[in-house]
Amino acid sequence: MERLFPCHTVRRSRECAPLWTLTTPDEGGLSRPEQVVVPGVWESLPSLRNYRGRGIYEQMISADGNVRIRLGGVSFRARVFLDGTLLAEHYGAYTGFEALALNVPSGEHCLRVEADNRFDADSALHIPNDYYAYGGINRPVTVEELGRAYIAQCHVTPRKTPSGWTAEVKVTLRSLDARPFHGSLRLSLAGTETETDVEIPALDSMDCSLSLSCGEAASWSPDSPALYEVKALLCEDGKPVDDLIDRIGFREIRIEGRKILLNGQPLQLHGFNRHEEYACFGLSVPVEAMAHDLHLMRDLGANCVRTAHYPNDPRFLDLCDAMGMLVWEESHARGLTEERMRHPRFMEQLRQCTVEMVEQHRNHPSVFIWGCLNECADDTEYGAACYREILALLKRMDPARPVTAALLERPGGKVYGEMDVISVNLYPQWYHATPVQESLNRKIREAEQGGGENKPVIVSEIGAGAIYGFHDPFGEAKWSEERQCAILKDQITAVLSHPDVAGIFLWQFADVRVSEEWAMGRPRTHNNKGVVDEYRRPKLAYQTVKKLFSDRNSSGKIS
Ligand code: ADA
Repeated sequence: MERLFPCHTVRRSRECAPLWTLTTPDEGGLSRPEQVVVPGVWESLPSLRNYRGRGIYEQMISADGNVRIRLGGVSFRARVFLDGTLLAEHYGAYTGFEALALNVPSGEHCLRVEADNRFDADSALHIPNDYYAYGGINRPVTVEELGRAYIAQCHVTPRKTPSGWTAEVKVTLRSLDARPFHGSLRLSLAGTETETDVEIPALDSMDCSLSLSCGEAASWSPDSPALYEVKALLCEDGKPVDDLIDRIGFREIRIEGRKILLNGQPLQLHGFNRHEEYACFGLSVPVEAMAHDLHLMRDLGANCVRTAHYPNDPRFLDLCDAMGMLVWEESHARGLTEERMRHPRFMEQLRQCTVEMVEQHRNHPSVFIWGCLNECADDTEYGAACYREILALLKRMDPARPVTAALLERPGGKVYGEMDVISVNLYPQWYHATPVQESLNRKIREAEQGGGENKPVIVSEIGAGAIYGFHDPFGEAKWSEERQCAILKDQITAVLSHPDVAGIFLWQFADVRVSEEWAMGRPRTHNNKGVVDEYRRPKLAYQTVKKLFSDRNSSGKIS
């Protein structure tokens, strides 16, 4: 299931059967085709644990007419074929895309998806990094049979007015036919309904902007995550021909001085950075494991999660919406130097990921802030110009959410003025010995002098490593669970008692596999800074974090 609720009652839409045939044409691959389950990454197969190459997935599907194949995520380069005809190509593992085939004759057809996880000269975002670039179809694949026209998108922006909530809705309609489509669009949300006539130009698309007064609809908040179905229905001659259903929440995010306000109430954020990864399943986390992660985070006292360093599976966001977990979602890019940012395809690939993220995820009420460009070159003129462009793009696409970027602790930042929230990644006591408050104060001072005065401050990463099961009763050895506990205790206490800080995201929730190229600085070829390991076994720090996150007083601070 691509979402955690039905998205259509009219459109003919079904998920592809889970079994696909996988062949691997490159060196180090399978000796014969294998039956594999999709979604899944090929690293789940013991013989492909380290395979870097192409994987060809095939299955027969029955299809008829205008066929739209929607792929939630393919890692990390994809080509989609129907009966040998190339329909679509896509770069980037973490956002969905579609392949369209018109007038397909009724019957059985061969769907082939080529995934490729080779690092090469064309890839600017997927590079050897402090997390693993998996291969495969990592999210669900859906086949839809469409009529002459369909609803491509329905974006809802909730607004608080003196008379209660209103929803500003933009619906994008698309025609697949050589004749214009005349019909009507009906929209319903929270007990209200509106209808308008539409004329979609032939083989083109159009946007309809509508406004709905939802008056007394309940607000969405972490304590009371009320969700409503928004239903868009396209009719021809009064008869339904297509529909699209999503879930939204009524809430408003505003910035006021150093505060981030949700429905007028200041947020005190305390949560985790989480990579979308689970031990043997890699990037393709089963939905049950996503839910388990969120239950663990909640047990730890967290109220927020950062999707470091890329957009997440919409089902994870559905769970966050339903459980009231606040989300910082960011587009893909981690730790890129100016040289890497000057890669000829960098901006194009980053823009595409950013646009797809906002288009696909903007209805999720849990997403309270957009981020981008984790720890890239914000200290150089060229790098700062890239930040400015992407921050402005996020703002232009979605003026209703604040924007930020997790910056390195090092001085010289040039984009404080462009961010609504100042975010910094700090590793005092792990990578250096400067006391936590001093590191933090230095960065806050620099931000204030560089255009970021009186803005909210978030510690977007802080943490220390421990190898699960390695104990040092003296609590001194690096990588011991005791040492991680002691460092986290100091870091969290210092950050949460700082008067100017609006939030903390620990690095990180769970240990993750890293690229081979990073192995020498990362025991077990893992980033071991999780409070649980990759199998979600709690380290000693689990109880420490839980206590500190639960000990906050009503203002969110540690008393
Ligand atoms: C950075 C980075 C993370 C991770 C972390 C670490 O801040 O954003 O991806 O690499 O450091 O563990 O050092």
